[in-house]
Amino acid sequence: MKRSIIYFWICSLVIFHPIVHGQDEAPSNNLPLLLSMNNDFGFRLYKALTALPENQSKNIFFSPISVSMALSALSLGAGGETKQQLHQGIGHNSSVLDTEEMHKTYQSLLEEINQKTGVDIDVGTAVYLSDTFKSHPEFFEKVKQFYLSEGFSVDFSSKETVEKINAYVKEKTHGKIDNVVQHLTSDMEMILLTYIYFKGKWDMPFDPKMTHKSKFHVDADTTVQVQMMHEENKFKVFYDQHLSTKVLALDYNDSFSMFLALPDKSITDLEAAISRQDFEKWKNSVSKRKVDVSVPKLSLKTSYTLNEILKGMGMHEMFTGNANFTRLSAEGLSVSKVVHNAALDVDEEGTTAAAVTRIMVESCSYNPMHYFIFDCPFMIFIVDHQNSILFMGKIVNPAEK
Ligand SMILES: *[C@@H]1O[C@H](CO)[C@@H](O)[C@H](O)[C@H]1NC(C)=O
Ligand SMILES: *[C@@H]1O[C@H](CO)[C@@H](O)[C@H](O)[C@H]1NC(C)=O
Ligand SMILES: *[C@@H]1O[C@H](CO)[C@@H](O)[C@H](O)[C@H]1NC(C)=O
Ligand SMILES: CC(=O)N[C@H]1CO[C@H](CO)[C@@H](O)[C@@H]1O
Repeated sequence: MKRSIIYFWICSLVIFHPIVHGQDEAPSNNLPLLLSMNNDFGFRLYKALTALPENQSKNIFFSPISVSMALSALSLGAGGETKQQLHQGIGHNSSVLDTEEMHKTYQSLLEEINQKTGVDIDVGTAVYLSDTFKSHPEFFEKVKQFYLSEGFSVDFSSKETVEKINAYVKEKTHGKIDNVVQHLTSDMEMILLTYIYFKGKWDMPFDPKMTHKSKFHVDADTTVQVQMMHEENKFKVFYDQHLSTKVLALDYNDSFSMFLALPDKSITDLEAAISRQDFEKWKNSVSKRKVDVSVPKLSLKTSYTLNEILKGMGMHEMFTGNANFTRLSAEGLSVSKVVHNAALDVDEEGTTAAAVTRIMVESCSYNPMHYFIFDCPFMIFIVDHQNSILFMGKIVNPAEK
C-alpha cells in the first residue's frame, strides 16, 4: 500500500505591547485536569529538548500547549497503538479525563483564550489537505469543532501552495513567524498546523531611560553585551529554597504573567530538579517586595524538528509504516515531520535608550535578595490566569537571535 505523509507545523510566538483590560471566565471543571496534563507535558518536552547535546548551551523556547494541542488533534484521526501512543505521549489518561471530554475541554480552553480582550492572544489550528486525497469527513468535522480548525484543499505540487501556507502563518502570527515552509513534495497529503500568538503589556512597564548596555554571562568563559532593562520597585518575588532559585513574576495588564527563574548556581542543576509541582507552587508563593530588577531585552526565534524528540517520548509508531490513521483516511498514512516554530520579544516598550552605563556584578555568584539581576542563564514561563503554561524555555544567550 502507498504510504502518504502528514506534516505538522506548530507555530508559536509571543510579544509584549499595548492592550486593554478584559474579564476572566469561569473555568469548566475539567480545565484544571487539562492544564496539569499540559504543564506536565511541557516539562517533559523541555527536558527532552535540553537533553540534546546540540541544544545544551542554546536558548530554548516553545509553546507546550501548542504542541500538545496539535498531537491531541492528530489523535482524532489515529487508531490502535498509534492513538494510544499519542494519548500517553501527551499524558492523557482516560480514567482521569474521558477522551471525548479532553477534546471538548480543549475547545472550551481555545474559546476562552480567543475571547480574551485584555491581551492580544490568538490560538488555532489549520489543516491543509491535498485536493486528490480521500479522507473521512468526521475527522475534519471534529478538528474543526474541538480545535477551531480551518480547512483548506490545496495542490501540494504547486509553488503557490508554499506561499499560501506561509502567508497564512505570517498573518496568524502577526508577521512574527515567516517562511515556515520552504518546499513541499507531491507525496504529501496533509499538513496540520497549530499556532499561538500572544502580545501583552506589562502591568508595570520598564522605563526605557533606565535601559543600559550590560554584560550577560553565557557561561564561565563567555560574556555578551545585552540591553538590560532596569527598575527598582515593588515586584512579586520568591526565593525557592528547595531549588536555590530566585523567582520573579512580571504581570501583564490582565491575568497573564511571566515567571523568570534565576538559579544561584547552574541552570543545569535547576533543569534537572524542577518539576511542574515546583513551578505551580510559585504562583502562590510570590509576594510583593521592593527589589532591584534587571532583565535583558529579548528577541529570539526558535525552530525545532520534533520527530526524534516525540519518538523518545514514546510516540514512534505514527512515523512508521505501521502508523494507524484509519480514522483519518482509508489510505495508508504516516507522519513525516513535526515542526515547531516559536518567537519571543520582550522589551520595556517604545524607545531604546542607552543613557546610563552601569557596572553589573561580574559573575553568577549569589547576590542578596534585594537584587534580581538576570545576567546569567535563566528559565522563562508565560502563563495565563489559571497557571496554564503557554510558553516556556530558557535564556542562555540573549544576544543570540
Ligand atoms: C491597564 O488596564 C486598566 C484597566 O482597563 C487601565 O486603566 C490602565 O490604563 C491599563 N494600564 C496600562 C499600562 O495600559
Ligand atoms: C487501527 O485502528 C482501528 C480503530 O481503532 C482498529 O479497528 C484497527 O484494528 C487498527 N488497525 C491495526 C492494524 O492495528
Ligand atoms: C490512570 O489514572 C488512574 C487513576 O488515577 C491510575 O490508577 C492509573 O495508573 C493511570 N494510568 C496511567 C497509565 O498512568
Ligand atoms: C537551537 C538548536 O540547536 N535547536 C535544535 C535542538 O534540537 C532539535 C531537535 O533535534 C533541533 O531541531 C533544533 O534545531
